Amino acid sequence: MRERMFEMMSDGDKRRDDGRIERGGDEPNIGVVVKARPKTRKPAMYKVLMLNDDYTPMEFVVHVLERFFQKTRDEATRIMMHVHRRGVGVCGVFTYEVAETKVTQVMDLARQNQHPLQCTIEKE
Ligand code: TYC
Repeated sequence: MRERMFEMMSDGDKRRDDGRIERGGDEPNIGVVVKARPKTRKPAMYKVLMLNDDYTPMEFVVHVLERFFQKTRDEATRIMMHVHRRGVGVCGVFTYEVAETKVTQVMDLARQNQHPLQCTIEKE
């Protein structure tokens, strides 16, 4: 997007040949003050994916989805069964740092409980 700047001219001011404004007279430069609107970007979003394996108990996966992804028992069960049948499923979508934190939390708890559960991040 292009940026443009508008400079206000008042009585007594002169436009020079090079385009610049020469301030003159004793007129104050009165105008409407427009608040600057700095450009913002929506943050990139990342999916946290859960992978199926043959050993992690279903109940543990449901617990993880409730604890770290704020899912209800029904939602958690549905996601867990989706992963169990299809191999992979989305736990949630977050900014990079939050997604990273979720993956770390899931993997740490899985390791502590000696389950091979795997979780990864994918850019949306
Ligand atoms: N497939 C596992 C079982 O039969 C259950 C499971 C579901 C494991 C989802 C991981 O992400 C997973 N016990």
